[in-house]
Amino acid sequence: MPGSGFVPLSFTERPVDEMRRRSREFNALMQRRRTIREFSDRPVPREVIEDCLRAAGSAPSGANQQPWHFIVVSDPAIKRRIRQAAEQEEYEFYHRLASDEWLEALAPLGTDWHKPFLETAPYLIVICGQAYGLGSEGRRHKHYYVKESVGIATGILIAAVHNAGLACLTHTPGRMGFLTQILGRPENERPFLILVVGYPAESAQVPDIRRKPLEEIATFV
Ligand code: IYR
Repeated sequence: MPGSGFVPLSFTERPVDEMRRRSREFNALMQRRRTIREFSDRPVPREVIEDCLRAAGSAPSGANQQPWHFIVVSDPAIKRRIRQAAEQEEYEFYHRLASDEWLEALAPLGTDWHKPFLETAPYLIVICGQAYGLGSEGRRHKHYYVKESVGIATGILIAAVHNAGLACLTHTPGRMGFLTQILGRPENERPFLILVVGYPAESAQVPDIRRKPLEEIATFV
């Protein structure tokens, strides 16, 4: 982690026209992102995932503690175990735990307990938050704003994956303790979500849903 000294800021000021163009183009890029649930098994270069993770690691975080860890799963045997455990959780969710209201809200997405993509997609990135830091001799130190920090890093990761030309799915099984166990992670890490990454299947379809317009999501005062 960087030291506590200060160095001059390296900042690139852009002419206003260029700012306008860049913000417009970035929005156009992001509007083309779609969450997908049908993945191809085509391989993806590992360096692409590495660079996307570097970008995610640039996120701001509480007290710059960078309280995240990304476990990149490509091993078919581990993916199979994750799928089996996740489908068990999801079966419970869809058959017993979810309220009618919740199931109704999910209906337009066409989801159910089957999660074949957990085996098909080349990469599962298990994103964990570190509830506290572990120093030498297991000394614990407090972490601040872990959920917020990990959420921001996840957003940057999703944007980076899309920008690279890949597709992804944020998958959140109801209970994710099985990930800690299967991946043998330390006690201070809490699984946050699984980002499924790869190419879409050629036959992939997405729900016909819309994004809220600016007037609905923002208020200028
Ligand atoms: N975790 C379940 C259910 C689910 C919940 C929400 I909220 C979603 O936006 C999508 C799915 C599943 O992955 O199917």
